[in-house]
Amino acid sequence: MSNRTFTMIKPDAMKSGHAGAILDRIIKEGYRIVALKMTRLSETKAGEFYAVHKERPFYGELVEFMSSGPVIAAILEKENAVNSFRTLIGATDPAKADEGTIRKQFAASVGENAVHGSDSDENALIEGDFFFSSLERI
Ligand code: DAT
Ligand code: MG
Repeated sequence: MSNRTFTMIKPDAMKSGHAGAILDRIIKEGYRIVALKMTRLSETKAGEFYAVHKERPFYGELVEFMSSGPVIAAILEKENAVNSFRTLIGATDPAKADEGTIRKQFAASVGENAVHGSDSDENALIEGDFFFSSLERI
């Protein structure tokens, strides 16, 4: 089991001014920030990042949303990072997310749900490499 995961603070949370509160929560939950940057995805890059969902009916909306404004991308370190972070962010649909989760607190809808969290160790590596070079990991 790897101790790293990858996250993004999505454009909705950036726009609503919740990026600071979300980072604060992540740090207070004991994650070490290995890498962090603010950037903006082009439609092409957003489409590449979510290529696994290409055939889903929401893919177009998802790509449009994820390229609609800046995001903060980060690699996080903690024991059992992928699973613990998925628990911290909560269900994809904030209406189904547990109390105390980041999505419950900050997400408005299933499409615009405030944060991303990798779903496996393998994808955490792929997603971290998508945004960060080795020199950008501390
Ligand atoms: P998660 O982000 O919890 O890993 P996912 O990988 O199934 O969820 O989907 C990726 C993103 O796609 C999700 O964060 C928001 C969007 N999405 C998923 N299901 C959706 C739906 N039914 N309608 C609209 N957007 C959806
Ligand atoms: Mg996913």
